[in-house]
Amino acid sequence: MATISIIDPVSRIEGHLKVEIEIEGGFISNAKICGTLFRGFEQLMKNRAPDDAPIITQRICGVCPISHAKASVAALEDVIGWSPSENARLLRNLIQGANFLQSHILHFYVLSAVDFTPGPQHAPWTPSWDTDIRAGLEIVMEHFSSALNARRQAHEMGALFGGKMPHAASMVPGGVSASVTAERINAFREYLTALQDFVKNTYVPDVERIGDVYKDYFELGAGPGNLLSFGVFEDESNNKLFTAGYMEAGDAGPSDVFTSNDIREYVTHSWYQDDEGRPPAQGETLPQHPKEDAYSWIKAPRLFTKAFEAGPLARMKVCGAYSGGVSVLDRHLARAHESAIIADAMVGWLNELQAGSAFDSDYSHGVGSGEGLTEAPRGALGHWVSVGNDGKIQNYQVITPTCWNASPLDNSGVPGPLEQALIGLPVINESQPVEALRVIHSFDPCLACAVHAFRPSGERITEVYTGGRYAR
Ligand code: NFE
Repeated sequence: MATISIIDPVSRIEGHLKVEIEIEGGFISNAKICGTLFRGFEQLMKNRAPDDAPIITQRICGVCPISHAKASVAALEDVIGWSPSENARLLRNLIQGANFLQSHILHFYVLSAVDFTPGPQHAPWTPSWDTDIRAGLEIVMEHFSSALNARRQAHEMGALFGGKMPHAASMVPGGVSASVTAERINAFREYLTALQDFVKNTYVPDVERIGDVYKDYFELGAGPGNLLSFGVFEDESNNKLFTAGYMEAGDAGPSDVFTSNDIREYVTHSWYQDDEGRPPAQGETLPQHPKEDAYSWIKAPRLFTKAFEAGPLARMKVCGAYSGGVSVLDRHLARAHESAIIADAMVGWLNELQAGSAFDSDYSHGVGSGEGLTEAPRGALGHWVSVGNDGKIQNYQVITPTCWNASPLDNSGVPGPLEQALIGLPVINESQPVEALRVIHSFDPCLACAVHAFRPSGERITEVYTGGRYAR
């Protein structure tokens, strides 16, 4: 007989996530991922001035706001076919790079490492689960406070040109409104040097240490094996450090032949109206709760009707910088190695940056549609906008990485990548399914991003499990 285990809320993630797993004979036989909060930023955007878009959409999330700003300004600039100046391109890369670094360091040390090592034996790390915690990794938690310091440095570094962090004030359509001075470039360089050192000499070795002790996790939590990247960090020819492309499980190499028209968002099992899969530019976000067979506020985006994993591993595999497989530990390792690549590339962008302005006052908004595709720390991120003749936003759609990863069943009944990664997973102790947490955390889910407005009445919209079995 199957035991049903509900982890609600899943802790050490951003946002509100409930995971329901069925365990049969020591293995997970079914998994349902539920985004438990309706937000609806898309409706907030309607009838607003285009300039509001990067400011408001950054509030989707405090962990990856820079990528929302980047996608938003790119979508608005795309309406008129605008390309940013060299200095604006470099500054956007540098601010976004700083954001990736803080996010990855946060994810590993604060959100994930205690899945594998005993945390300090006091609050907030206790009480904790003790199933399958292996010895020999104490050094990883010894780096916890230096990791917090490194993350702070990454935020301070980004704020030098972002104006403030986490929600940068300077990422605007037409460029970056920061003034670039030699003093700021030097201060940025000092932070970057310290972060390069932390990433290469502490973060990467710590992930490798976990890989040595938990080798079996290179075989667990694969999911569909389909990987998608929208590409990010443009050079002067608009080539990207992490290229855009996708790979299906078993493909020898990536393909870059896709457009956002090949994407459909299904809501068959999500609490939204509309039963046909729409491409994002024509997407709608009309809540319907309750709804039969629905169990999540996350929609189910699919590329070529298939479920795709997004994230650092997808980016690194699609651009050929990572040759390992698809698993829990491959996700952590790819994220760490990617951090080193980004930090090194940032040195180059900083060297090219010129003191002066990065904003072009010739920029003005157009009328029509645009899309902004980039990568957030957690993977492929798209914003789609249409601006009407009255100069206001008519429609706005966002698909975040966690929508790809934590999506529910689609219209064909195919589970989302994280659901697929959980199904088949062995579980030693049903009352402490730590294996499931390790798989979930390896995707670094962010539910705030995935469910993009809050329900102002504060009324309860889902049943919350109150049986006392919370994940630590
Ligand atoms: Ni809220 Fe985000 C990233 C975006 S995840 S953290 O990275 O977009 O869906």
